[in-house]
Amino acid sequence: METQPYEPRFAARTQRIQASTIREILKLTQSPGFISFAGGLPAADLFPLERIAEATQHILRDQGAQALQYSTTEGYPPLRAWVAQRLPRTAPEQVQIVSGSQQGLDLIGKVLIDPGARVLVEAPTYLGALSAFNPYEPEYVSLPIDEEGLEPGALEAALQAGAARFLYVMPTFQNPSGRLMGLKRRQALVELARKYRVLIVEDDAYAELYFSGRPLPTLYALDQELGGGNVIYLSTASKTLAPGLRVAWVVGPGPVIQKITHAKQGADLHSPTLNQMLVYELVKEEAWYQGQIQRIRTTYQARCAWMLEALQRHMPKEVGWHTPQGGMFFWLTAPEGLDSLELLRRAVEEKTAFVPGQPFFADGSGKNTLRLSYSSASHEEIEEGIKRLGRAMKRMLVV
Ligand code: N5F
Repeated sequence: METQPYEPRFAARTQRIQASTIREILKLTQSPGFISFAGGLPAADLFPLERIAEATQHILRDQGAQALQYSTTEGYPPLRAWVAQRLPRTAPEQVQIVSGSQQGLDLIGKVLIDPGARVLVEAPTYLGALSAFNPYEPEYVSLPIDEEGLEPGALEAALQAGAARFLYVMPTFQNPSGRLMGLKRRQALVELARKYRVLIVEDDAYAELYFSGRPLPTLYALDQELGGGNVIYLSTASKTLAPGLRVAWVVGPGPVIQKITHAKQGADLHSPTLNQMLVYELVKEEAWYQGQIQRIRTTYQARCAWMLEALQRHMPKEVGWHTPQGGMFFWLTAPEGLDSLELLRRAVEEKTAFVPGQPFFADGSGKNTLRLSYSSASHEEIEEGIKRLGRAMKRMLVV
């Protein structure tokens, strides 16, 4: 059969739509014996299966028609109220439930980015956010990070150089670098947002996953203390309950949320009602929910420590890394000149995988970096997988 020339029929914006590196690697890693540190997959052994089964039965029995009918775009009211009540001075009307924070990022792009508009991102930043924003054709400005994440001086310089639609930032256990921003920087960022009248999009997917210590206030909370209106806040049930539910939330100034709601009407009408009701059933039992989060923290902390040991044992001395205090990722920096895409090819031969760092950089840098996720692997898998990666790495460094 003759193949049709479809390429000329695609919209120009599709030139900026590419397959997600993470999703492509996930396809490779399904074979037996493969040990993958690629996807930031929450630990499936911690999904609260029984609770979810019970709650599903209960919802279908008592509110089945409501759970399976079309519902409002804004989201299930009790869940919106639960989100609002956990944030300072926030009304339920400021909460939009979305189908994963990934959808939240897409909708934010849709309502805030014009072609050529400047969008400030960390270097590196979450590659899924770049995928979400790309079709809206922003001009990215990449801001460097250090041990404590985004540096406010770099942000101010970028803001002085020109207006921007928003800054996209992950202050807590940044994906991919694992960095945790301190309180002073958080305050500085919020003050800069006010001074330069720029919106901050705060992606707080990993907020609950700290190993010890007290959580730091979010940028959203700090901005609320000063009167609010400058931060659009995203968080998700993916990392504490289960990502397959696709339930997350966007919170922000009323007019922005209203635009997002209208954009969502064109995207999927509303997020699955049954899943929203399920999430609410689970989180409303505060003691149980805290216990669930604590189990995740303890498990990830152990897995992180095993990965640290394995890295110390098996990585060549030229390789550096950041040891996270929470979240799911180690971020590795190899010597300049080592191409982590080529390393991935060799690692796959050794039946292990990671995500190469370059797709996390809007400016195409970071070739010698890579991300490892420890959330889903056992002690043995971490030890064996890092040993394989170390072998692949040493082979590359010798040549
Ligand atoms: O709320 P949800 O499940 O849509 O999570 C999307 C998301 C939003 N923001 C940040 C900072 C995230 O890290 C994520 C999820 N990222 C994972 C990762 O590996 O970086 C999941 C991707 C898994 C996949 O593509 O299958």
